[in-house]
Amino acid sequence: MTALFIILCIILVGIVLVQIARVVELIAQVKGEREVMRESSWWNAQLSLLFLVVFLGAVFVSSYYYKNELLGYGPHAAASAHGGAIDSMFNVTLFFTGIVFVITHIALFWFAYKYRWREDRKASFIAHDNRLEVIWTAVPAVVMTLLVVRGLDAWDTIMSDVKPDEDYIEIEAIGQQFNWIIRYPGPDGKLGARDYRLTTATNQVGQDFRDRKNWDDIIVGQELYLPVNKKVRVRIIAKDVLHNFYLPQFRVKMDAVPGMPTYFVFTPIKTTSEYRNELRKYPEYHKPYDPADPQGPKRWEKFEYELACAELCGKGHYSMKRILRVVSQEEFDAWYKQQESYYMTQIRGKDEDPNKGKILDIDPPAEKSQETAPAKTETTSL
Ligand SMILES: [Cu+2]
Repeated sequence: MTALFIILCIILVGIVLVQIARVVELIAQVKGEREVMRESSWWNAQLSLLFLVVFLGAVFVSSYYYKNELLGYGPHAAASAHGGAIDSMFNVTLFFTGIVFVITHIALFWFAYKYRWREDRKASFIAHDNRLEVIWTAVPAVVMTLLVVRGLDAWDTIMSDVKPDEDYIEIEAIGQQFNWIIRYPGPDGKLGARDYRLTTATNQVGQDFRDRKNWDDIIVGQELYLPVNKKVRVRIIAKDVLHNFYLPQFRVKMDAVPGMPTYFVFTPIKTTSEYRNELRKYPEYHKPYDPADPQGPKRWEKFEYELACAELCGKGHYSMKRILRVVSQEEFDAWYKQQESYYMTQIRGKDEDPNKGKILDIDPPAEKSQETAPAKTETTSL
């Protein structure tokens, strides 16, 4: 029934259009072709001007309305040391392209108005104008050069790797369908060796447990922590398809490519609670976090930094979301101390353990009592 109704509507619209065309034809016969052309060209010219005003007005109003999202202001301010450089680059590019955008649109519709068809007017033909050619080549070339040079300079600074004597923490993010496996180096501060051929259901990262640097490595759960004002180097790896390590508030975004390790170095400069306090200034963050519970906590109180995958990697893509908490060094140390070594809790003493049956001496001494316990049972069982 609905289909029949739609078909009938389409046929009726068709008939109406044919009738309008015939009416226009008849008017043209009555008034004369010239008169019709004059009228329609006048209307088109007026509509061009109207469109120019409405369109540019809408562009300005919506840009102002979405300025925070567009330019990284207000509740979208960057929370990393390099974030400001990226935002300012976007803003400078937007400034120049914005000028070109406004000028070209005014020219486009103003010319359509000014040079509309008139009986007494003849088109003039310009084949070539050296001065114009020079202007419209040189101006974009200079602006583009400035933008590119500035961009390369910022890219060099942002992507420069850590120096060996620098104080930083290195973690590893391994993307897979569909979650991030986040590995911390443990008390020794060094991530252990990996080999994809060692990957099994329990050894999901392919850690080589003959390498003692792996013995204290930690694989964290749903929440990961980072200390504020400390450089972080993230090794980024993919196990299956393309993923993308994305921390929007930190302006960190890097592809995770199977077979090609990448990295990103950044310094968080605002803790989660500092960022929440900033959000408190904005009315939209005073709405209830859960619309079903209007009396419950507000949006700013429940804000968390998010680690997402920014590459559409499959149907479970959305579930790669993780929570990142940026905390003070003391809070970080307390959290870090509570985390347990993946090797000692999941692998040690099992069939998969290449050191099964051997007594290991694991540094630092804090780990030693935990370590010798399973090792002893191994020796007794032999
Ligand atoms: Cu993904």
